[in-house]
Amino acid sequence: MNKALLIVDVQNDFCEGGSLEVKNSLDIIPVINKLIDKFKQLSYPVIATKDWHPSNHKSFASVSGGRIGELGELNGIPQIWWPDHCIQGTKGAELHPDLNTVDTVIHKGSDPEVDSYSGFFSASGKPTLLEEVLKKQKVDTLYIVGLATDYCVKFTVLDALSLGYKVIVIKDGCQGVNINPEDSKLAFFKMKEKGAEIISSTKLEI
Ligand code: VGL
Ligand code: ZN
Repeated sequence: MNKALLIVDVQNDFCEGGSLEVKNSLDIIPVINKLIDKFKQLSYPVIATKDWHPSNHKSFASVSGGRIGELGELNGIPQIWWPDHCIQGTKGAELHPDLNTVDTVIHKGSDPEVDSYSGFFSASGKPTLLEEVLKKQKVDTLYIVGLATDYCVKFTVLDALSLGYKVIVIKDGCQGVNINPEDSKLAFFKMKEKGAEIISSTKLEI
């Protein structure tokens, strides 16, 4: 069996200067780049997810008429309204230019009717290509980093655990949105409670 590095949504719109910027997000890039180099050296797959919304995505406050950061409902599912972000084909949707090259990119969030924080499934349960890619490469252990700790990283980790993967979250390779100041702390707590190992990159042994 095999290990893989999974990098969640390190896209321009989530980095400093982006439309949904995560504070201190650029700090994680050198940490992730070291991991990319290490995994590649060992011939382990390096996979990145991309939030990949059409411009009429209904999680956008501008489309649904909600207020940014407030909780509403989208097709019967609780939904936070976001600024327009990661629109397909735009600069904001590209992986950050300082990020080293990855092997595979998985797109999510393309259906305008439903959000998809997790790299595995949309909020309505429709799978992305991620599990198929991991199965093909016989991956059973995922090392997960990226943006944002309290949304896409958290939901990706929880789905990975439900699917039976061993999950190690590298905490200095993650950064959170923190609409509420404790959100990232709570997210790490929840991921750990569900079975993820949370480590610092300096403690990584692969
Ligand atoms: C994300 C909010 C909306 C994320 C994506 O990547 O964490 N957050 N879409
Ligand atoms: Zn999004």
